[in-house]
Amino acid sequence: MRILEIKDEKRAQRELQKLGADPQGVTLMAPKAVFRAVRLKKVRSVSANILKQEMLSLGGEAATSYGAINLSSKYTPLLITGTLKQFRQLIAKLKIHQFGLPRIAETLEQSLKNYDQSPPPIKIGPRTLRFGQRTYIMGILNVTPDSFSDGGKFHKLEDALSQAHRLIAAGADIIDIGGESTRPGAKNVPVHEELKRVIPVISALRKKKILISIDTRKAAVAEAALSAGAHIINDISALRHDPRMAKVAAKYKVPVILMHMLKNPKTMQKNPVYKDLIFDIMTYFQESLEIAGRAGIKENRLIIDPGFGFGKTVEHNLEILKRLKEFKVLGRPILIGTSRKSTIGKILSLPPSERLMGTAATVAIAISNGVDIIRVHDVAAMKKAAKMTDAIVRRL
Ligand code: 7PM
Repeated sequence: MRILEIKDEKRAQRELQKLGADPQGVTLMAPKAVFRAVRLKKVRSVSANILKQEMLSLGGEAATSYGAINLSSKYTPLLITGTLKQFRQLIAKLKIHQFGLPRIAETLEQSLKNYDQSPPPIKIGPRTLRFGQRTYIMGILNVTPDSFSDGGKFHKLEDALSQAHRLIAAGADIIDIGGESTRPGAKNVPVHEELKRVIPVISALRKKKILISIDTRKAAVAEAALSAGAHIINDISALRHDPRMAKVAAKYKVPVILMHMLKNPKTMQKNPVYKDLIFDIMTYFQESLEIAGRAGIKENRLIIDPGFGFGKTVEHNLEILKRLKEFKVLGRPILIGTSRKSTIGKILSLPPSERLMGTAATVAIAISNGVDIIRVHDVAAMKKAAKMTDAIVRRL
């Protein structure tokens, strides 16, 4: 005998076909071969109890807190477990209930769908990023005098451009240009200084086929960069640092990378604490998605990034990589930047210049766990790591 790992319905269908089940049987049995465990953060106890009864009657389960059973607490978290078939039946039943259950049904339905699908493509200028087909590579171009791994080598325009051309030649899909160091504890860079660093580089690269993202928290810098030819905003504050940022993104109709960070670059590494790491980050994303929506940014232009290293301990960063797939329920493309970061340095006891293999391991795991875009310094090396991992992971 063998034990199979059946992670989704497509895989289940193929296993059933291989064994010679009739086509109708395949359709009927595949949803019974896939198991899901769904966590809801906070549900009214009355609703939770009804949901539990319904799921029990379908042969599944829904665990609540003890206080929800005797209604001593008004709200409870929920862990619903069952097969896709049971979830589908549960959703159908909840839709005709009251007590907020139809809304829970909608969320369940959308989340389960998002988890099993690739996010919709994003059109950026002349290009379309089709997610799921392969991993896209964002090459880092620091134009700060104090960037930790390039030691400010690329401060001058010529150096920056030759580095950009190396990234392009190595196969980068996007070049991320940043003139504001976000090193923990770094000083704020004035707008005019940030502009002086990034605009000449963007102007020089705009004729190239490459996509350009502007790594900034400032609306004025983003707007100047977009006018100069940048295609994407990479905002490590997820539209929270500068209240005008969302408006600029809406005006230029560009994709925005929403990165999670605890507090700000000055304070983020001082004893970061989470109630529930993944839930806290997801709630943060949800709030930023709402800020974006209110400003008129189309939902399908938003990319999420858990912010590896931004207000996280080594343990937090490892947990994010291991559980990255959980962010898929939001239905947005996922980007991650682990390149040469201190978590790798701490585990391997190595300086930034020797973190290439450690970075490659994080890239492989991130791809295996559903990432769409990786942000890296070493494009040529990580392109190979990504291509190899894609060949293993992105197949039927
Ligand atoms: C000092 C400390 C210098 C940290 C540079 C860094 C990310 C990012 C950065 C990321 C997105 C680095 C970071 N990291 N943008 N910008 N995601 N979206 O190591 O993880 O490059 S700066």
